[in-house]
Amino acid sequence: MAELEGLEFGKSDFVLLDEVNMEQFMENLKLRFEKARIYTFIGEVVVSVNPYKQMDIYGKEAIDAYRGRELYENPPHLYAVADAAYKAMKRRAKDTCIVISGESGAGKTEASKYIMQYIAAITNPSQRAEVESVKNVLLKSNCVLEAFGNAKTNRNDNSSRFGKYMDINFNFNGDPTGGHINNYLLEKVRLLRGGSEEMLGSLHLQNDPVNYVYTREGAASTTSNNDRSNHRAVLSALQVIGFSEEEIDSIYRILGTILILGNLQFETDSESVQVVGSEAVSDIAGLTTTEPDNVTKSLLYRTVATGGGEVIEKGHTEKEACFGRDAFAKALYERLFCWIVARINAVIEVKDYNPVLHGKNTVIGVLDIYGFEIFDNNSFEQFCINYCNEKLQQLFIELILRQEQDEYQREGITWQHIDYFNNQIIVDLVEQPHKGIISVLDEACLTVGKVTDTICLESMDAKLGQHPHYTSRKVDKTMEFHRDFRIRHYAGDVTYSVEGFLDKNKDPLFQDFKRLMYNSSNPVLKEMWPDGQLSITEVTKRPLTAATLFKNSIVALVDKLGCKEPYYVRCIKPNEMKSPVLFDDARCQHQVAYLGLLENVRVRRAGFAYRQPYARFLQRYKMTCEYTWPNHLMETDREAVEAIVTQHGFQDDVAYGHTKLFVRTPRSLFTLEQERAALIPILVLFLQKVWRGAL
Ligand code: AD9
Ligand code: MG
Repeated sequence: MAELEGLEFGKSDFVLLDEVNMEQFMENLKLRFEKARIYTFIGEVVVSVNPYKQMDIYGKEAIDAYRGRELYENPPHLYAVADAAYKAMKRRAKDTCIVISGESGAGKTEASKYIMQYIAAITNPSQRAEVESVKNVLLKSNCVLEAFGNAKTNRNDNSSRFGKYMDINFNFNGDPTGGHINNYLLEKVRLLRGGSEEMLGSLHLQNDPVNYVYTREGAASTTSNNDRSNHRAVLSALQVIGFSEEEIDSIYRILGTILILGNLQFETDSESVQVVGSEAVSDIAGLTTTEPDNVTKSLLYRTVATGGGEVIEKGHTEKEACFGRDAFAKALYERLFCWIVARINAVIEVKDYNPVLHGKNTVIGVLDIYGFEIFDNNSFEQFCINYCNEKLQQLFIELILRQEQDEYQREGITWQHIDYFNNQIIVDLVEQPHKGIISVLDEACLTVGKVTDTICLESMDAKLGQHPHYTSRKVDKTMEFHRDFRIRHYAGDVTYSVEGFLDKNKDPLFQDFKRLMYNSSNPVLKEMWPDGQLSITEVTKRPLTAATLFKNSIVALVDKLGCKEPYYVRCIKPNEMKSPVLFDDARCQHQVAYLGLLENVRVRRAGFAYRQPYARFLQRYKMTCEYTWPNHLMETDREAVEAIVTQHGFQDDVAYGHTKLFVRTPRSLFTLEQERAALIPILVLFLQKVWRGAL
């Protein structure tokens, strides 16, 4: 119930819709977008539509308006959720989390930055130096992670190619004391192509990214004039965080190595494969402080252990050498990224915290993670991302329902069961041990001998063919049979092309590269490749696959979120053109559907759509009832609220909790709200007259 907004801006909470259906939902969403009202509540959830233009709603004035206020006192805003999460954490010593979801380009990362800025702005009023420095590092870490983890894609110029979860720790004063970052599934493929050239430009390499195969594609389509200043900002952020000169130098050297690898070519002469030219190899050796001979060897041969335990060197074919080179470049980038995250974590980790001395240490977690993805061609990456979204949806259902249930119990109100689609069945389809898709994939990856993607699909069919959310098919694509499978996700059907699944699930990097890096004389590089010390016979026979590693990290994430009080921001992308004026109905409707927003409204309304502490309800509506205006003479606020409810005739629509009034249908509240709106001008007139002494 936004005080500052009139009805011409649509309904500020979807719970207030006359009827919950797609049509009304979309109408309200569109109206609000057109009126530059980009945020709308569903109860405590904020729905956000990317405005694609700078909005004047994040300044100091706005921060002051939201600080310490209740959710419904101001128009819907990210700050309202941030403040609710912060209040719960500070007043009730609860760990909270803010989950931001939505598809690529919907505005998740921007939202997470505004939330962080808000938290930074409202904490540490006494400006204590050590807290300021923690805040500074937390904010600066964003800049560094974006420089390395974001890339231009055709859907978003600054797309995060990794999922990020950041915990911010607070002391009993409610001031930040540190934090921790978890990163999930860096999408290496697109990153290398997108390239963050502001980082790369300053290397002792050619300055134009067009000269490098890995950055060429991104460079041609990126017209940023800010590369220099961005680069300076990243460098300064690295320094503020505490990266040493040596570490920063190593980062550049690794980036340089990646670029040179991208340009490195192979040729086959008289049966044997060679690297074209000698310069690339010596450059790589120079940048990584390794021996040129060893570099050449790793590029052209792999060490394998035969069945009899014998160790032999096997020459690559040209195709294998190219594959190895690209896998090496991707792994270098991924390890660099993970190392940077670990390095930042070491700086922001809460040290010397003594709970006896400092009180309970509480946490606000902020999750900025890729939303559900449906492309024309969906591969392993989309499979992982969509599985992650199934898990988060599962948590959403459980937590939202659990939260409702807890509140009803606390307030002594009878709980009513709500029907909803439980997507556990899809989660099981993917992750169940021995039967699920991941398990079939892993089995295929670990089987000795040639298992193709198609054979793997056949064994998936055998195990899952009967599953109601799984189908597979054989398509005739340009005379070639092409196999794919389809999962009926909670958000819609997605067809995955099985091609490349197995390769992407395996660790594709030859041990020889790992050893090469481990043997570098550069300590930073060595630190990134501890597994390089293993000899080929020691390398574990059953390494964890990419899908299993991802599953484990998501299970851990869900556990982490599950024990916190959740707040949600659901982001919607209004159009594909990055336009501030275009509201593409079909695209938006699709997102509303798969974010499950209608269900969300239904769940919220099926119980009690609205609840408010008695005192607050009274303060807002006392003018609508003769027994309570200007002040009531009853013994308790609850009795006064009963008087208002009875006078308006909706006593059957409410329940009285210990401290709050619960209203089942929003219409009742809506009537009150309208009456109040009609009374305000009369009241203002009245007060003006009193003021002027006319009465
Ligand atoms: V991805 O999954 O990382 O590819 P996000 O993170 O959802 O995606 P992002 O926050 O990067 O999207 O937003 C994309 C672009 O939309 C930004 O670069 C801004 O230009 C624009 N945007 C998003 N939110 C806002 C906003 N609140 N105000 C102004 C915005 N512009
Ligand atoms: Mg992002």
